[in-house]
Amino acid sequence: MSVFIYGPPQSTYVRTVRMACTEKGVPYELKDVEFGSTDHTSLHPFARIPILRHRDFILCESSAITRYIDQVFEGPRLRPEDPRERGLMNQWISTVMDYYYDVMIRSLVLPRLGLAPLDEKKIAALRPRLEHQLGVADKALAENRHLACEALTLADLYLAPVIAFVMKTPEGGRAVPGYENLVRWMKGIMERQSFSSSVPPL
Ligand SMILES: N[C@@H](CCC(=O)N[C@@H](CS)C(=O)NCC(=O)O)C(=O)O
Repeated sequence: MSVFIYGPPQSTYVRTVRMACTEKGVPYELKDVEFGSTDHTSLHPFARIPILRHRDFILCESSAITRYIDQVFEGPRLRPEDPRERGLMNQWISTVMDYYYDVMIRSLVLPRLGLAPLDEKKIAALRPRLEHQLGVADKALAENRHLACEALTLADLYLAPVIAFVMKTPEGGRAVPGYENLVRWMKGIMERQSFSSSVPPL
């Protein structure tokens, strides 16, 4: 095995990296790290996950890791060549990391899963932002089969693990079915081996 991914399977960022490997046909081993340990900070100076080890090369930050995997390994391209499609892919990755993750994972999923303090008023107040974000993704998916273009790109591998978790919350379970393009896209993603082989234990 030449590829190791460090981090717990529950992390959406770890799942994105795992999905990228599977889409490329790259076997990997998932390894856990003790958060904040010297083993961890020797791999990632800011004690985050995921971390990639490919032979003697260590790489941190999912956006660097997924692009590296796409560039280094054979297999279907996960970054479009067309500059506009590439731009949209990068826009989506940034959007998911900076906006969707905050509303959907940090503010909704973690409290609902008991991994952060739960405040029902705060969860209820999230609704307009949650619906707005679902609507923006739905609109993009009305224009193309995938987020950035017809083909699957890294952008899809960032959003899908987030939506999969959101669908497990009462709020997401109620809201998501109202967005038909998002539902069609998610159904397609869920049929992929990269998704089914990376389902996190809850
Ligand atoms: N920008 C980083 C974000 C990674 C990140 O935030 N990972 C979370 C887990 S999903 C983490 O390491 N959290 C630990 C902490 O915040 O201390 C990336 O893309 O890899």
